Amino acid sequence: MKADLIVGIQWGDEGKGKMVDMLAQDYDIVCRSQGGHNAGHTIWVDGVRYALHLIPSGVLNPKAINIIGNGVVVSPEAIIKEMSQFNDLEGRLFISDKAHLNLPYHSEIDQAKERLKGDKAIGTTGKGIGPAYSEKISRTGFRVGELLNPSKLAEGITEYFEQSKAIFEVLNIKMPSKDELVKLLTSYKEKLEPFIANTTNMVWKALDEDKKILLEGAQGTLLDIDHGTYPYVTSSSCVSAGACTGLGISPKDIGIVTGIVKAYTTRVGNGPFPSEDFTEQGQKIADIGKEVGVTTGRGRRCGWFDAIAVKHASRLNGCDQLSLMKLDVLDGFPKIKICVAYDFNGERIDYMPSDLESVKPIYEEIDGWDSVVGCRDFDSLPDNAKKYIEKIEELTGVRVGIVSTSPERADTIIRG
Ligand code: 2SA
Ligand code: MG
Repeated sequence: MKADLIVGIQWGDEGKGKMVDMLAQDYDIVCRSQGGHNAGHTIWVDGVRYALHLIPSGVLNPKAINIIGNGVVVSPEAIIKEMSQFNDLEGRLFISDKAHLNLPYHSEIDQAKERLKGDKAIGTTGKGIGPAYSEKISRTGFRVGELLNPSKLAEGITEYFEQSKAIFEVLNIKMPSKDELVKLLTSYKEKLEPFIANTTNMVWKALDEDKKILLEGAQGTLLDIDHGTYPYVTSSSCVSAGACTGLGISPKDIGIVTGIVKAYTTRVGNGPFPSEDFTEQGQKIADIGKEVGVTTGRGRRCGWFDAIAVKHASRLNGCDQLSLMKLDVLDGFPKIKICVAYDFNGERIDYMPSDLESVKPIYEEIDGWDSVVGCRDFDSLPDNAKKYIEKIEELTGVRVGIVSTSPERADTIIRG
């Protein structure tokens, strides 16, 4: 059996949470492979809102096993807090011993560096993601498995503090003493030990036993460290290929790839966003779509569907289908814009150049519709909504196999 994959196609917040939660009802295992508690998935079940950051969205299916892979950076503090919402996690949540630790000093470094950058700040979530991944790559990081021996780990961290003293002083960050560290790390160990595992072997076993596995992406393709709008990106591999390294599976293990796209576009944080709408139309989308960051509470920038960006991202990920989310947010707009090409220094192009700062969107407009709320099959959609979906398929070359027509799990069109 192959593992199916859900990947964000824009700048995150496409509605992956709803899709993963819905699909998780049919899967035995749900895995996260990158990112950390910068992620925020909102899931509505029976009118109740759940906000998840590190725990895979399969947690709301009591039968599903949830795996946090080696490619994730894990904040013990954040995950312990998140775990406290549930009381039945033992045996159905596992954290890779190879995942890197995101410790309190990482978020202090993150926030201090952002302050120093001033108006060139990335607009990070301040959760220590960049520093935790930097240290992994520069081979000065610490891993979840090391929590099992708190005094040895405290020694390693103290040595690292000693070596990096100058940097910590410049950034005005206070380093805890070794004793304080032992205490802190011991408290992490007490809570997390039953969940630490060799998750690579678990996933292999599950694949061999024909278990149904779902891989849940966090953030989105345009925030990918290699393929996103660098340097305004996150520090992990958000594309489908990242799921292989982030879990220890091969490309041959990947099954159906579903790209999650919002019916419009949002971005939180700084960086280029060609189809951003600065008028009251953009504000209207933000208000109706409740476009506020789940992790930081920051307002999201809003704009129109960018078919060039989606085509590009779909190719990068090898999408078999798109899942079009929050279509209901566009209800009642008399006209809906769709970015069909870019003006790149006076030339009309239909691809994404590396320098996205220099493009201007070229739009087509389609007529709006009254309401799609609660539609559960394609035929019941208003004609103009169908036309919008077909236009997206034509421009991106990818089939829209799923359409979401309200936040509720059941209000979803599966076209089969
Ligand atoms: P970081 O903290 O180093 O990963 O930030 C780098 C950039 O990545 C963006 N980023 C995100 N964009 C959208 N959604 C994310 N998750 C939260 C959410 C964000 C929030 O679900 O809304 O609550 O603000 C997420 N995480 C990281 C970030 O904005 C930077 O542009
Ligand atoms: Mg989110």
